[in-house]
Amino acid sequence: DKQKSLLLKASSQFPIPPGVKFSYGTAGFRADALILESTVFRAGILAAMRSMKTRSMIGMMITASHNKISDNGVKIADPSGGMLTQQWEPFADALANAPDSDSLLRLITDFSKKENIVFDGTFRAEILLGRDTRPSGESLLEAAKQGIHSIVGSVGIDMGVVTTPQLHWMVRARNKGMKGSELDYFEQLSSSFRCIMDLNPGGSVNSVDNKLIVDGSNGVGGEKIESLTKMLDGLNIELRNSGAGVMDILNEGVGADFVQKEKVVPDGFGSNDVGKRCASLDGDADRLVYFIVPSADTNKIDIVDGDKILSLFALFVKEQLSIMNIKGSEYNSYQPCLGVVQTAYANGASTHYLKELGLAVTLTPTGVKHLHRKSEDYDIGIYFEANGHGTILFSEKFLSWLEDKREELASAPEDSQQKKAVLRLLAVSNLINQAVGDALSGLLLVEAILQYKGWSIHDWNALYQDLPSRQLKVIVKDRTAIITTNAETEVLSPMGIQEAINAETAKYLQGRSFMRPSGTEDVVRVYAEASTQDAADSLANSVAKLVD
Ligand code: NG1
Ligand code: ZN
Repeated sequence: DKQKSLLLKASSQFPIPPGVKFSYGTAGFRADALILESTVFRAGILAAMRSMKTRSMIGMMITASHNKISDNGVKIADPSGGMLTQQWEPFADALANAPDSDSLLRLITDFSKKENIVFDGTFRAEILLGRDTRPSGESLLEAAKQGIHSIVGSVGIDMGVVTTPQLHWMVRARNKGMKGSELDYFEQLSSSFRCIMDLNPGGSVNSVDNKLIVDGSNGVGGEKIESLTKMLDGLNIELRNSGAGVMDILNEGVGADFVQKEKVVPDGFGSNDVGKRCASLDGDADRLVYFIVPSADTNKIDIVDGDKILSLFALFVKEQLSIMNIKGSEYNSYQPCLGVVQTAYANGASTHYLKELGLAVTLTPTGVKHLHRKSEDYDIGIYFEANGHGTILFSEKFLSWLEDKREELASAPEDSQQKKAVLRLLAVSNLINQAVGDALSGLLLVEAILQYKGWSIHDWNALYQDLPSRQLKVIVKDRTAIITTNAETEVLSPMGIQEAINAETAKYLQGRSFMRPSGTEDVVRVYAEASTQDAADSLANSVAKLVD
């Protein structure tokens, strides 16, 4: 029939490269851009089918985030704006690796039967498309469109060059029946930022230096932050590594991943920036870290990472809850539950700090989909990976409770602290991206909270002191031989390894160490922390020797 011939014809234009195996890992499909056309085409088919199944709009983002410029990738966003459901990942893998058009067609037919997807063209499947600034993005986007159009009745809507979180936000907004253009995104962020700033103790007058220097990683985030800055006052952003210069190469010697891993000054920064407040985005602007250049004599930086952003957010939210005095008799019927979610890579000092604050801290395996899902268990769930990906999730129940409070307090005096706390939390829920971690909205919230507290980046950094840590990669024949448990903090198999790790770790003051197979590279990662850098290095080295 029409659908079959359409699919066969289109897919014959996109043969798969020989000898490559694609896998929809923690970050979607990612590879050298030159071999990705068939994968992106097939991901377009998958997105259209997902839209038909969920009767909702689906997102498709073409990006390889912090990877080098010659790589690219594709990720699917589900109707909520979150990551594609894990249940469809095996189908995504099978589609990407089908050797020819006939086997592709068979896979699609079988899966659609199982999922009750009927190709009669009566449902208009809509896929929102976005890409980062990679030059390969344009032709890959074309391949995505071809894949979408090979399913009868499906349309792709091209949003152009956007950040990953912008695309996820747009999908979420549109599926909620709200306006979801880029301008709507900027308006929501800037108005909620202004709202928090206006509620600050000093009013909109800045109590601390409002100058922030942003490293745009030579990617899409730079351009977007400039558009956003035009709609803001109360914040003075100087953008570097915008990607506009001829020598500017995406993610090369710049950006959140580089800064957090290497802990050295990124390109475009130097001795003139000593002591200033600096921030780095990654290539698709879903990660954010801050840093300080401590002195002109070294290229080392003090990193203010995702754990510290999480700690700042948690401190702020907890403070607002206690201003609202929800433990008091008045609100006894409902006690909102605030929880924080980290991975084993979170610095031990941050976990200790958060627990001392009296917060529930949970660890999940690496990968934001795990953190995100766990955060949904709370009324307010805050999650961050140390590398700077994270956000705050608010439950519907909590938000409607807050709305009720707002109404109750409508006639309270302007300076009612309770009223201000309610308004602040409502503004935070509008500012902070509910779909995925977002460097732009995260940055605005950090800035608003620093102003609220009257803190410099040094005050913030002093919340706790990071334990020295070391991460190593070990190249192995088969990384899947290592099986972990307990949020990847313990090795189950091969037998004996965990006992050996324990024995090594016990030799060090404040020692902690684990190993796990990477989900994105063919390596085993080893992490260690201890009371001194030498000790952390030496612990990491001896644990790395246990691999194999
Ligand atoms: P793997 O390769 O599984 O360690 C890395 C990062 C994750 C996450 C994913 C997806 C570390 C230690 N791991 O995963 O946090 O960002 O890439 O991009 O940073
Ligand atoms: Zn990214």
